[in-house]
Amino acid sequence: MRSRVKKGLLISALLLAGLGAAGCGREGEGLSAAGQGETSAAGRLITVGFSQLGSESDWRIANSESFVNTFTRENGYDLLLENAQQKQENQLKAIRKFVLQDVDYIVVAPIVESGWDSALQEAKNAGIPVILADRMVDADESLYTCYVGGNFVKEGEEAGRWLENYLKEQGRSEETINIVTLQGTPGASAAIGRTEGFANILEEHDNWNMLDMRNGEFTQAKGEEEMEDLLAAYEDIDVVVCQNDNMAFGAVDAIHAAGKTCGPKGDIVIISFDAVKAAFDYMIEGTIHVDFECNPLHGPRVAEIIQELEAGKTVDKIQYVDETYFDYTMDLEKLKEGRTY
Ligand code: GYE
Repeated sequence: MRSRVKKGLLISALLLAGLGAAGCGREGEGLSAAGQGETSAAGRLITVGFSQLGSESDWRIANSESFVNTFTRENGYDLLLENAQQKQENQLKAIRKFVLQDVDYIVVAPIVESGWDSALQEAKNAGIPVILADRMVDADESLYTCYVGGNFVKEGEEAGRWLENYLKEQGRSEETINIVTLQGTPGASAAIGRTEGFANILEEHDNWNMLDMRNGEFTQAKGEEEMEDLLAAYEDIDVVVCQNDNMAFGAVDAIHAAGKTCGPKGDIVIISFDAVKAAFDYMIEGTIHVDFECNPLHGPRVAEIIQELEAGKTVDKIQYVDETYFDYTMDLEKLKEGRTY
């Protein structure tokens, strides 16, 4: 099994461990020169409690690093980062801890959509704005200030449209097309939205069969395991929709181990989401067809929102990030060069 995520995980573990040890100083230390940091009106560091959901993928590592690199003391912030290790319970504890610590802002990347009401209500009662970054919650919108992240339904729909065009170009529009999906964490807005979006296009095609959908937990190992099972269960799979890159990497390994081929240089069509740098290598070698971008660099976006709130402005409630896609027909070497994650 190729595990390109490991190096990133290691860096991230070191980074997060170091950050934990750096502790919770608040009173303005670390601001080197006037004008360099963006402090609150009172001139002190702005304290931001960030509840990150875990470290399951390349995307997530890049997302955590974006926060760590943005919310520095030099930039005027004191970042309290709690990694929930894929457990909502830990995220709820983190939010409550941030409320007790009386942070200035709480940022949450919610692992699943439901179950947030009382923790968010506590933050609201304490007068602490909550910014949802990356994933959405299923809660009253008065309980959070805003959401910044991907439009997952749109990503899923675009993936469906891409498949429709691809099959047309291949002269396969009338063929029976057997599809399987490796889904992300059950209940996560990224998984729900991508599933719904793709289903919207699938509905328009009587000849597309969704044979099965499996939970690959957004990880490479689980993606590989579920793909192995799917290959054993179904003889004729035409398309695999992988709801993130790490599951796609696992699926490619499982397909090869089963003696089958995939990507534009093989048989099975592989559709993925995220478009992390490692995925460009798969597209270049010809084992993944297409990747729908989901940008993880939310640190600067959240900082901008915080600065607007500090200035007393109101911010847009839903802030979707502009996203594109990359496929095997493009100049992938060139597109890969500009990517930092
Ligand atoms: O696709 C996946 C990560 O919520 C958009 O979570 C995010 C998803 C992303 O683990 O790689």
